[in-house]
Amino acid sequence: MPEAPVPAQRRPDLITLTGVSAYGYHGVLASEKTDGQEFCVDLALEVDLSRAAASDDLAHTVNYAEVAADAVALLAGPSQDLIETVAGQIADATLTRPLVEAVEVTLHKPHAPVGVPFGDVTVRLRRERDVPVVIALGANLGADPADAVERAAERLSAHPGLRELVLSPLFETDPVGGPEQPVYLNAVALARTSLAPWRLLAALHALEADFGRTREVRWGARTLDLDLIQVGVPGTPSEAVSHDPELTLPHPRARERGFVLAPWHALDPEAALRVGEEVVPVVELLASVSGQGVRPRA
Ligand code: A4P
Ligand code: MG
Repeated sequence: MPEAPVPAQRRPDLITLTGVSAYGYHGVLASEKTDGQEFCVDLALEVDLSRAAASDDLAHTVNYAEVAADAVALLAGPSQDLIETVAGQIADATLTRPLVEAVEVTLHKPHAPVGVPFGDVTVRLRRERDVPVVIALGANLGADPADAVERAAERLSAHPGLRELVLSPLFETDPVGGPEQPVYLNAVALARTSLAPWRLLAALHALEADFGRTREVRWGARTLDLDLIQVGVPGTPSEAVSHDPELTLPHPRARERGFVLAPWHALDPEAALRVGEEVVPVVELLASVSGQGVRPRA
């Protein structure tokens, strides 16, 4: 039997920025720390450019002028002994931009004290985005909604952009909003991801579709609902905050939904969620939403 063709690996979209330079004071020798020298950096940012290419909207991509300004601030900033350290700092700063999934940094030190004639010395490192994510799962249609939630969690766990996924206990919950409909089975999954929030949402929508999800009535019954609750650690640079109605982060209704808060708290008693300008423990939010009909699955 002929072998199935191996699908070509998707090459990531890239934004490259080369030759960003600044005068800095990095090096092991005392003279390097006092006299300084020129440093230069090349950056390759892995960013899904499909939305920006279709919309022509700067908000849908990474502003390379801001990335360059961050790099210059670190090149010209506090002295480090090693260019490896500076390259790592530039990578970390670049990855705080939620659309950047990976970055390669090449840092040049063409006037390094090498002691022999030479052209250039560089260090090159690549870092991937790696942030925690909270996903809510719910189902109240189909032959076995609890099974759908568990199978969906398995599929998420197998997704190449998600690691270390853990699923909360399942909760049986009375419907909130929408028309009259059956009780829900809800759970929350915690994982780490290398994906930008938009690509994660697209992956969730694709999985919902695989489970036969249709969208006729808002808050209506569904075979599977997957919501992105929070991306990154709230109150730190890794946190993704978005006011876009197509992807609002953190999820705007999570704070008032027992069907999200109870499983989340059961899985992570230390969990916290941004509410406006504050980061509030989930246990406190949960206390304020009692009486919604949320019980551990029998
Ligand atoms: N969207 C914006 N931000 C996000 C986000 N952070 N995560 C957009 C996911 N989607 C987000 O979602 C509607 C639109 O929200 C999408 O186009 C997406 O781009 P949807 O899944 O098509 O529709 P939905 O789920 O009916 O709407 P919504 O507003 O997400 O509903 P909620 O607030 O999640 O409530 N009762 C119980 N007991 N258990 C439940 O699970 N779920 C809902 C849905 C209502 N009542 C429930 C339950
Ligand atoms: Mg939804």
